[in-house]
This record gives sequence, structure tokens and C-alpha cells, in this order.
Amino acid sequence: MRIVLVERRSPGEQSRLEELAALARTLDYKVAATLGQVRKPDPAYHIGKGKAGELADLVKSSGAERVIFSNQLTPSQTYKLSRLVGVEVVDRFQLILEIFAMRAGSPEAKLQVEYARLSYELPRIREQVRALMSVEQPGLMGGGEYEVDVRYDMVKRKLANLRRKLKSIAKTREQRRKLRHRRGFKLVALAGYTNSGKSTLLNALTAANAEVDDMYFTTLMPRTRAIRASRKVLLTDTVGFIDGLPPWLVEAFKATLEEIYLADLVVLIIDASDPIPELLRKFRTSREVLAEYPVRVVTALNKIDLISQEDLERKLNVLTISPPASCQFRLQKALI
Ligand SMILES: Nc1nc2c(ncn2[C@@H]2O[C@H](COP(=O)(O)OP(=O)(O)OP(=O)(O)O)[C@@H](O)[C@H]2O)c(=O)[nH]1
Ligand SMILES: [Mg+2]
Repeated sequence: MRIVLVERRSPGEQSRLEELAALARTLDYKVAATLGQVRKPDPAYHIGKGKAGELADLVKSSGAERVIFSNQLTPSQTYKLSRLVGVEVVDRFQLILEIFAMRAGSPEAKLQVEYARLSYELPRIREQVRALMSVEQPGLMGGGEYEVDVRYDMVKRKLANLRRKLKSIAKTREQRRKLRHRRGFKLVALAGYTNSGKSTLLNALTAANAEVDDMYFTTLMPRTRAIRASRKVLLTDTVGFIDGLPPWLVEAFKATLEEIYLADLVVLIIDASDPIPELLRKFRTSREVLAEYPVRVVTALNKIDLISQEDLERKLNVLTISPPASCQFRLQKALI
């Protein structure tokens, strides 16, 4: 499917178009064109009215079938934009949800994705009620409003039901962790941005046969394996981080993320082939996310074969962590 990517940025804000393109590629989309604008969000179209017109022309001339915004859109912006450009318009979160839905293999992953999808939908249904009330004549709005109300209640009930199931999954995971601790295992979790190489490292250190791919969110569910070098350490690979995860997505994946937060040690995998600003941003965001929990973190630079020695040293300086040899050493020491 051919798509157009759109990004609105505030002055001074870093572009995330490259990441959006990578997310789109994960769904096998072909980027036909991109459009950017620096301004504050417009209430109607998110981008300016003139730019929205330009987008409509671009969609036509490029033959795109979908438009993907890097920014979060309100339901009414999505609706107005779709009407204007004549094809479906979605935002980055909808795209992430679709990738999650595609990747969700296990029943547990499916539950988490369904919970995230409905949490995303709920406020949108609310807004539909408001839109209906403002557009329709009093007295005539009864039917539509009623339907949306019924849907709203249904989604709320489904969410409550899913929440119960997810709680029980979290409990099972907790019991399993306790059992492993009782058996004398130390639990080490691999954390880091998606595509940083967590599963590759898990495969290298254990006999796991985790799927590895140059795409985002290849891994959605945790996988725990014993480390070859030691009988007493279990390594867990889990879902990757991405910028600006909304709270509802984090809540949906709570049971999975707890494998990271409640481990004895986290090895934070950083993709050393990222340019310095991106590397720093990902490093800081990851540390911030992890700082909310009292878990020890060791940082490991990955993909160092893709960069020169000078580049590596520069990046290590920026991150103010030890040089590669001792980084490796720290990692080994931590694991054994
Ligand atoms: N050159 C190089 N490539 C690597 C290295 N480690 C991983 N890769 C590649 O990076 C890509 C992502 O690796 P994964 O192990 O799937 O990354 P991940 O962190 O598990 O990603 P998600 O599960 O999608 O969050 C794959 O194409 C790997 O082959 C490395 O040390 N060097
Ligand atoms: Mg993975």
C-alpha cells in the first residue's frame, strides 16, 4: 500500500519522520511522499488549512491510499482530514496498534493488544457523541446518540473484563518470578528501544531461538531462558521501548513490562549505530522509564561492528559509560 507521511513539529522540535517511516515499513507500506510543517497545532486539521489542501493534492498525485500522521490526532481532526484528502487518515498510535495486532501471536499478547485498542477507542466514542450532538438538530439526534452510547457502554464493559484477565496474567507471572527466585535464580531482563538487538543478544547468550528481524516490535512477549555460562541466571527478552508511549499502551503491557521492572538486573541495550542525538535521546528516555523502579541497570552498547572505533569512543564519552572492553566485562560480571 502506498502512503503519505505527515509530521507537524513545534519550532526546535526534532523530526521523527525516519522512525515513522520505519514503523510504516514494518507493515509493508511504501512511502510515496512525505509532508512536514513547523507550526503549533491547528484545531481543525492539526496542520494548517493551506497545508491540508497541499496534502490533498499530494495524495492525489502520488496515488496514496492512506495518510499517516506522526502526531496524535483528535477524532474530529482525523475525520475532517479524511474528508478533505479522500483517503483514510491515521496517527502514529493507530499505526503502532496495528503493528502490535500483527505481531501478537500468543493469547496473552492478543489480550494486551485488544486492551490497548479499546483504550484508544473509548475517548473517541465519547467525542463521537459530542460531534453528533453539535451537528444534529435537537429532537433528531436521539437515534445516533443512543447507538454511540450503547457502543460506549459495551467497550467499557469489555475493558473491565480484559482488565480482570490481564490482572490474573500479571499474577501468574509474579508467581513464576517468585518460584524462580526460590529456586535460586537471578533474573536479568534485556530492555531497550525496539530494534536495538535484544533478541539477538538473548540468542547469543542462551539457547533461545527468538525471532530476530530488522523491523519494529518483532518481540511482543517476554521470553526467558537460562544463560549458557551460568546455571543460576535467567535472561528475559521483552517488548521494546518507543518514544512517547501513551499511558494506556503502557497499562495494557503492564504484565509484560513488569518482567523488566521487577528483575534483579536490567541490561539496557543501546544501538550504537544511531546518530548521537538519537542515541542520547533513547538512552535518556530509557533511563527515565527505568528510574521509576528500584532496579539496577547496566548499559550495553550493541551493533558496535557498524561503527568506527573513533565513533564508538565519542559515543561512549557522550554516554559517560566505560569503554567497550570494560563494558563487556561489566556485562559478564553482572551476569555470572
Ligand atoms: N550489525 C549488527 N546488527 C545487529 C546486532 N545486533 C542485532 N542486529 C540486527 O538488528 C536487528 C534487530 O535485532 P533484534 O534482535 O530483532 O532487535 P530487538 O531489540 O529484539 O527488536 P524488537 O524485538 O523488534 O524490539 C536485526 O536485523 C539484527 O540482525 C549487532 O551487534 N550488529
Ligand atoms: Mg526482539
